[in-house]
Amino acid sequence: MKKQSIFGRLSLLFISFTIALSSLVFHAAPALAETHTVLMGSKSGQLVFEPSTLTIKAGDTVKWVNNKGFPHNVVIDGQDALSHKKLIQKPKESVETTFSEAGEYSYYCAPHRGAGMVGKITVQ
Ligand SMILES: [Cu+2]
Repeated sequence: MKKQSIFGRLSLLFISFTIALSSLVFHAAPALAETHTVLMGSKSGQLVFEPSTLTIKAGDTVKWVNNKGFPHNVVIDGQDALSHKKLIQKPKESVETTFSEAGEYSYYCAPHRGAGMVGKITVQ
């Protein structure tokens, strides 16, 4: 009986220690990067990005999903490496860009720029 009780106390101590340690690890972990979805072509079929403006944090990813009125593409002003100039043809096909630097990024869809298919991403 006594042995069991010592063992019980030891395991309780071990559990407390594990919980303390894991909460320490949890708090030390940086905020997780998020992925934000933007539809290319609104649900009602308009030639717009939805949402057309977005505020994200540095390190976050924007995922553009082909919705309606395609083909579309994503050309970010002055940012060739972050752009997706190839036309996206298939329904639900998507492209992604991770924004690691803060700033304002204006972008447009080349075939629909004249129709006002433009967007802006603010990276904080
Ligand atoms: Cu378009």
